[in-house]
Amino acid sequence: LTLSSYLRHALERDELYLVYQPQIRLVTGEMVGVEALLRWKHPDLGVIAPDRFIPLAEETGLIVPIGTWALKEACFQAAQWISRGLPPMRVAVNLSAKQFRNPGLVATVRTALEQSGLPAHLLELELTEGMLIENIASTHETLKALKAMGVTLAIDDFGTGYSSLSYLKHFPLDRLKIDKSFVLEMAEKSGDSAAIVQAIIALAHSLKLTVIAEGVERQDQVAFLKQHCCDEMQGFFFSRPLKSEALEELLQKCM
Ligand code: G
Ligand code: G
Ligand code: MN
Ligand code: NA
Repeated sequence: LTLSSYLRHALERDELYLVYQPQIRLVTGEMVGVEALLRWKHPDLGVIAPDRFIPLAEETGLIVPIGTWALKEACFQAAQWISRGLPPMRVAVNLSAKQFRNPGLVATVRTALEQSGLPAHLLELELTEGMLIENIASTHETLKALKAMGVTLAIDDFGTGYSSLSYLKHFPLDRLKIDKSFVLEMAEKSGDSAAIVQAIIALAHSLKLTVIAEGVERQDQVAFLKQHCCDEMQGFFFSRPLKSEALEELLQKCM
């Protein structure tokens, strides 16, 4: 049997789950959001990394039902934390290109919000640069419809794409996520990555976008990001992605 035939049954067999990685506001140190990340635990194969199964899900089209499940699950989880009296957290969900191009996307997002009761401003959708430049006109329509609902929009892996920067001005975006490759290399001798991180922060702020650094693992990176007025950070330095129960415990400590 192939991995894709296993993946076909993963949803119905309840083998998929989400883990949540905290996002921290740099000036206050408070947790302001989480990124929801998919995991697949197969009974025989064990935990299969998303790097292996997301591309497969894309190829087979399974990403659409799987992505819909992830979106709903994240919204229900975030709404449940609120109903338990925990501080409201923004929850960010990754969208893949096929999901973004799916004509049902806007309705899927609306349904997830309505059924879960999660306030729209607490849902963030993460897109990548490549997705945005594919068909500018329809992209604009989709982004406008999502924004009209009240969700926020972030560009993931920013700096690794090959798009022109002009789209940043025209699309209704809220946040740039600096790709972790730049953040990880920031302290290295060449200094190129540090310059890129600084430039992305300045670019974001000049366009009135907020900016979050991914892949923050060390104190020196935190110091650099603070010094250059980065708004938020995410990475192993603060926390690995956590199962919902562990994240809830962390939230309780934050109160
Ligand atoms: O922890 P990490 O290994 O989770 O993620 C690896 C890759 O998988 C990242 O590029 C991430 O964006 C992607 N990914 C994680 N969860 C999802 C998801 O729910 N949907 C999509 N489309 N991609 C995801
Ligand atoms: O592509 P996307 O940004 O959605 O993927 C996030 C990925 O980054 C996940 O695989 C997540 O596990 C990983 N990640 C999160 N924090 C860190 C970190 O501090 N260092 C590294 N190397 N990876 C991280
Ligand atoms: Mn992401
Ligand atoms: Na990323």
